[in-house]
Amino acid sequence: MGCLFCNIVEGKVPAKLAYENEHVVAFHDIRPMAPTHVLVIPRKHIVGIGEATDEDVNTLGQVMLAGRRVAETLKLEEGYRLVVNNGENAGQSVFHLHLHVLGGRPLAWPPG
Ligand code: DGP
Repeated sequence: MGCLFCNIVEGKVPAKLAYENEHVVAFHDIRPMAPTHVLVIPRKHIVGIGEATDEDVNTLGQVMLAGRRVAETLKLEEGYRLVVNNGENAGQSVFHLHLHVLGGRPLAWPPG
């Protein structure tokens, strides 16, 4: 079976793509928590932000900038949130680093 998100990167599991480049793939979340809910993932398998190293600095920057690009492309002019869950208590359920891009409605703070 392997990693679900690696399988999406490799096109073995279908996903509705929002953006991709040589570093990242972005696709719509299967269980959206907001009218727009996209996940940006590095093509490289990194378990989570807790496992990223100095070698991943460029990749992590690419993920953040792709998040902004997705938000602009999907016209989240009213505002959006970029979220990385790390570990069980934070609700991380897929252990391939991913950035949530959430928008399209007012987002409460603090999050649950
Ligand atoms: P997190 O809870 O932070 O690990 O977020 C994982 C997200 O991944 C969650 O919002 C649901 C989404 N997800 C899980 N499986 C799939 C899938 O097969 N396809 C897509 N598009 N999203 C998925």
